[in-house]
Amino acid sequence: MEGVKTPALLLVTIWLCWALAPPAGAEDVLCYERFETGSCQDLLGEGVAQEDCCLNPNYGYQLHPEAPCQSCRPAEWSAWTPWSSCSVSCGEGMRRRSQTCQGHGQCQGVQRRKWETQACSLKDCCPVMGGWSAWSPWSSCSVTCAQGVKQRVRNCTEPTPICGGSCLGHNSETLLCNTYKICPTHGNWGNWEPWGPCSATCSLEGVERKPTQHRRRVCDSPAPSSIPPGLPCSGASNEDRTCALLPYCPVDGSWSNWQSSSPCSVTCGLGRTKEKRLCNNPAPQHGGKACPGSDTRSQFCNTKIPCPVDGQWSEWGKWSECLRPGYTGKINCQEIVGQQKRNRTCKGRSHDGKRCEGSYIEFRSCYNMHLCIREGQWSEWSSWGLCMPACGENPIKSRKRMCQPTYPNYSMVTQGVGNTGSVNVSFWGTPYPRCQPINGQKKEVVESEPCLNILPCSEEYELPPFLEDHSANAGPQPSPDFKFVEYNAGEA
Ligand SMILES: *[C@@H]1O[C@H](CO)[C@@H](O)[C@H](O)[C@H]1NC(C)=O
Ligand SMILES: *[C@@H]1O[C@H](CO)[C@@H](O)[C@H](O)[C@H]1NC(C)=O
Ligand SMILES: *[C@@H]1O[C@H](CO)[C@@H](O)[C@H](O)[C@H]1NC(C)=O
Ligand SMILES: CC(=O)N[C@H]1CO[C@H](CO)[C@@H](O)[C@@H]1O
Repeated sequence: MEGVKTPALLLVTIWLCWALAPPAGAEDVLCYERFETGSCQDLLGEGVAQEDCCLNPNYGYQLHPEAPCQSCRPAEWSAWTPWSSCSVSCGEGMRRRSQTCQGHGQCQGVQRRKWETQACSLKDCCPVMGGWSAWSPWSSCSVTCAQGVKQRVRNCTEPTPICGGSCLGHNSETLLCNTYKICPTHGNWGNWEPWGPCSATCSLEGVERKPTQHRRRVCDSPAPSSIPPGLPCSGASNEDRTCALLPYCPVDGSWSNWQSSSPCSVTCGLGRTKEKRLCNNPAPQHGGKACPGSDTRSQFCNTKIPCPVDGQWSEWGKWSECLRPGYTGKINCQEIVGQQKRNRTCKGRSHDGKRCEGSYIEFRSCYNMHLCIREGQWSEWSSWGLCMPACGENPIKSRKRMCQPTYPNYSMVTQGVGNTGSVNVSFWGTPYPRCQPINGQKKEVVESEPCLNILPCSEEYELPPFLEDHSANAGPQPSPDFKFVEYNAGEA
């Protein structure tokens, strides 16, 4: 308040000094040629009598270089200055304005300045400082581990400030506090490791599950402390994803089942059929291999139907005895035509095979020569037989001639039995031929000679079995001398 009052007091003092100054014109002044808007321009000179300077009302002057510039016009009151600001910021104060007498000479009265003063108030009341309450107790430490802060507060209420006043100082105080406890370290994930390889290098077409790849991360940045226990990392430590953009896997071709492409070549028994298969199970794809092997094959086919077997005639049986039907006497050794038969059977026919063609029975006309005594003729020597024994000591070979009957000159074409017309007639039966004995032999003469230059039997010269069999069943029996053998001509 003192600061506000001081300039006013100074102004009053200045005004008093002006007011009490000696009358104008009695002193020298600094004279200016022009007075414009309150300032002096174009100094004419110093030490000019004021009366002289102001002979021109447009001039101005100064009493000394620091003095205000005065106009040389006839003196008159200026307009009022604006009101000063209120002298105090709260409660009642005052404000003031003034007029000054400007120009040469005197305004009404002797004063050079007139004042007006007014009461004023910027604010009805003035602020009064408040007072602090006592401090609250210290708060607990802000943390439960390591270092934190504690705080205490106070209220600006004792007393409460008035009219915008306040309390000096802070309403809170803070201090560091130490829990003397180590804080637990909570786990935090490390970075994901790079994605691993895909579970396959290609994906199967049409299969829903695509190959996947895997990655993981470790709760080690940092790992949770154990004392005191820290929280584990939350969230998954592993992650899978489908591998995108893999090429399709090559699919090798595989054969479908064989399908017969032609009917069985036969209607009974086993035959052949052509079979075909297609490389479509599946067909090769995405660069897969073609099916290996041929797409056609020849297979046997089984109709399961037995084939018909045609009948085959057996060998003819032996001719029956030559008899004359209805004739009671003997007909042998006479030119009496008899009859005999032989039969055969149709063998092996089955499954609707063909029957044998022709007759199963045959008849012929015959002359019965059985046991008839006939003239005989010696045959020529047979060829030499085998050396016997084949491997033993002193083998010999044999040949023979036989006494063969001569048949009578019966008519060989004649009437058959029962007037069946002209027939061919055969001789039948085993006669007794009579030859001139040779060396006492009547039936057969056998001649034997040692075999010469015989090599011993050894493995190297072993004969095939069928030759041995043949030699066992054929040829003359070894005999050191001539021997009588009964000759049977009936089957000739
Ligand atoms: C400060 O004022 C509040 C509200 O009236 C009160 O709850 C609290 O206890 C006071 N504090 C002190 C330290 O007086
Ligand atoms: C011929 O017929 C007789 C009597 O019926 C029979 O016993 C014999 O086996 C037959 N012979 C042949 C070769 O069929
Ligand atoms: C008798 O045999 C001859 C010669 O084998 C033959 O040509 C002829 O037809 C036969 N005659 C009869 C009636 O069988
Ligand atoms: C039919 C026939 O030619 N018979 C003759 C058979 O031979 C004897 C003599 O050996 C003749 O007397 C037959 O005439």
